[in-house]
Amino acid sequence: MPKTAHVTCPLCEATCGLSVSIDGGTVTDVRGDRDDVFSRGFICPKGVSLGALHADPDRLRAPLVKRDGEFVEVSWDEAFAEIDARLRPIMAEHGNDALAIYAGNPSIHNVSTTLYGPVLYRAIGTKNFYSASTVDQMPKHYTSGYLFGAPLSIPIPDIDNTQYLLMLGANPLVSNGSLMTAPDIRGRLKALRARGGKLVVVDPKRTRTAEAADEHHAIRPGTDALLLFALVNVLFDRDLVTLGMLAEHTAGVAGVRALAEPFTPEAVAPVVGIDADMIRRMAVALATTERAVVYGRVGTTTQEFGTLASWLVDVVNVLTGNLDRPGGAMFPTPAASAPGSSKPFRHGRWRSRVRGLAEVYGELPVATLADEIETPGEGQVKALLTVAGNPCLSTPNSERLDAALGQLDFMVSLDVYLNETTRHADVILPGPTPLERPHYDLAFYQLAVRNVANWTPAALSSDLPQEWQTLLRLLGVVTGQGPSADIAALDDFVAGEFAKRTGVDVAAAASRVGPERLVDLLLRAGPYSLTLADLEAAPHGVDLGPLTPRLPGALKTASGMIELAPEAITADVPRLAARLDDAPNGQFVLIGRRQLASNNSWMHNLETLVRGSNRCTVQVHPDDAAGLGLTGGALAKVSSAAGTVELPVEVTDVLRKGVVSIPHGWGHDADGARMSVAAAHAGANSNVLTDDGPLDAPTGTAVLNGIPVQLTPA
Ligand SMILES: Nc1nc2c(c(=O)[nH]1)N[C@H]1C(S)=C(S)[C@@H](COP(=O)(O)OP(=O)(O)OC[C@H]3O[C@@H](n4cnc5c(=O)[nH]c(N)nc54)[C@H](O)[C@@H]3O)O[C@H]1N2
Ligand SMILES: Nc1nc2c(c(=O)[nH]1)N[C@H]1C(S)=C(S)[C@@H](COP(=O)(O)OP(=O)(O)OC[C@H]3O[C@@H](n4cnc5c(=O)[nH]c(N)nc54)[C@H](O)[C@@H]3O)O[C@H]1N2
Ligand code: SF4
Ligand SMILES: [Mo]
Repeated sequence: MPKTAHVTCPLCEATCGLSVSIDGGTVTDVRGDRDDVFSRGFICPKGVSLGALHADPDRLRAPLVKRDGEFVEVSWDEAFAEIDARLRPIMAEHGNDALAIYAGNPSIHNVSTTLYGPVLYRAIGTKNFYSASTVDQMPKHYTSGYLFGAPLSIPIPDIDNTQYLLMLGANPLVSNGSLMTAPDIRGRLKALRARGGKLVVVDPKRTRTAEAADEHHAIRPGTDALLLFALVNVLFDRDLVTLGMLAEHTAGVAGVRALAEPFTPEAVAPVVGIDADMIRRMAVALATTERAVVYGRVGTTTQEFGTLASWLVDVVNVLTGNLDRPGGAMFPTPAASAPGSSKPFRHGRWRSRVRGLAEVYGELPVATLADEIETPGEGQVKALLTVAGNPCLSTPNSERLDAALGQLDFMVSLDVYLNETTRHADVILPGPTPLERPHYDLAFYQLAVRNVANWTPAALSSDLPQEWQTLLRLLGVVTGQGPSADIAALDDFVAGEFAKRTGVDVAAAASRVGPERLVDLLLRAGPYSLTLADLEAAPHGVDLGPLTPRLPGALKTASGMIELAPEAITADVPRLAARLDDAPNGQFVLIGRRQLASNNSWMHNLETLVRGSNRCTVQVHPDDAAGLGLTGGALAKVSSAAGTVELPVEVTDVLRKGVVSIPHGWGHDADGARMSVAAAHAGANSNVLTDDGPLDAPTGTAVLNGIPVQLTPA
């Protein structure tokens, strides 16, 4: 019997509702679900390809074990026997820190790995925990932690109600939004302009989002913190600071004022490449528009001053009275959230062994993972577990990391492909596809522009264990219970712990197991007292209304105040001040870009997504191309301090002069990978060029934008 399943797409942060037509286990159609309470029918090319992903013959359908250098398919029992036999001795001899973990981006888009991953990671208790966060949003966790007391208290632009949106380093018309869950961004931005609101985009490139904006300012890469500091300077200088309701809950305003003094519009203008009058106008507009908000994303977090830029976004929102008010930057009220720490945030609870880099939010910078593997001595990383991650393409100086993974004594990957990273594994444990697993977007409803909740039951059955079961089985191995631990008992234990932490009686969800039970418990503990049954009865989701003010209740700082100028952040200001003399010197710099039909590194094995315009090229401004002797379509050699790649040139005037752009996630030519379509569209890996040396100082987040490069015809 043909059926239609209503699923929440787990591929990106937009959480679109999709209608999936299924006939006899085959997906015959995927389209936007018009009745979805949040996305109202929106879909993108990746969502359309969920059926192709499910059907991909290269997708792994059985565990693989490497024997004499070749992967062979084995049973789950054999795979776990191998892990038990090889991992346990390493942990026994070298300690748990010798096992590093890398959790990738899809692990947060998957309810099994979101809920059960941390259970395993805590049991391992290694200092060497790494994730995609330190090539992404870690500065935002850090600044939220220090300003508001909790790393997940991230203010989200109230895009549906704002009248002025200043957007830096984000291209949501392509990325579909990040740290701003908002399906159909194009529609929402159109609505903003239709009600007389204004969109201002700051980006070195005239992106699709910039094209759709009222103003675009082509900033010089890496200088957003200077621009934002100048806005702060103007707010004080022109007496435009109006904290309003926030005044009695905010500490550190005088400190910010003093720090902003040197950053006048005139001082920063030659460095950022936006003129002083324009900077003043932006500040005045932010202060005088009734509902205004500043929003910064990947272009502001993965750069040299990621933390300062992220902080200053919040500072401007506070100083203009726009934090926690409709049309400003608001804290969502999710229906369910994983229990967090009750202690105020602090970082540096441990440091990395080789470079002494500080822990932030339980993890170390992935830019130093290769150091920890390569450098001998007490505490050296000998083994690695990857969970839905492809660091060999995603992290800086990836050729070095790729070589380092080859030196490990043992590696296990939970992954759906044999790819650039998992080819180094000794055992690969595959998980079901998005259509074969239940879904609840625990992470992204916490970052959504509207409060919504939507539960997705698995649309198709699977022969593969669910990933929560695989993670619990690994938990059994690392805790010495052997390769066949009692998963049901472990799950009962986990549920009991959740119940304790949330204060809900575990018996309430007694008829369920796995993530269904945990989500049910979290919903019951949540602010709307929903149950999973409520959501099961609403296949198109439950709309819980617009964002509402949450301060001071949401503040978890020790003082109970917004700490606007914490030392852990302001200590980095002198490093920025030193850049005031750093005018452009003719050096070309590389930035990244996202592509509508890509999903970081891992969806290039689907023909429908690698056709047409989804190509890995280096974009160069026409004047620069002429000066460098580069022609469109011909190959260029691009070199940096870290490495060299060759790829076709695309000449386009959308870039700021002196800036070139390469998308990340390509470079699918590794020996031993099993992704035939991707290999035929290999492209070049931009992270061969990014450097693992210079980092955002406070958080160790990688600098992926503003990389000095040289270009020559190849
Ligand atoms: N130069 C440059 N580099 C970047 C960026 C950039 O802008 N520029 N962006 C960075 C950002 S923001 C991010 S988030 C990272 C992403 O970095 P990663 O998370 O390391 O990489 P992904 O490409 O998301 O790869 C995810 C892996 O998960 C697997 N996978 C997919 N779905 C599942 C699943 O359901 N279960 C399991 N077990 N595995 C699954 C895929 O096969 C793939 O191996 O890249 C970063 N790297
Ligand atoms: N189609 C698609 N969607 C995705 C992804 C994908 O790979 N493909 N990845 C997902 C992930 S993991 C994430 S984190 C989000 C990211 O979501 P976004 O942050 O919206 O992603 P980008 O398109 O990379 O936008 C970053 C922008 O920053 C600009 N930029 C670069 N350097 C600077 C700078 O120094 N200053 C300023 N102001 N701008 C700069 C770039 O030109 C680019 O336009 O997207 C998610 N959605
Ligand atoms: S925008 Fe994101 S959530 Fe929506 S269909 Fe595309 S990939 Fe899925
Ligand atoms: Mo990301």
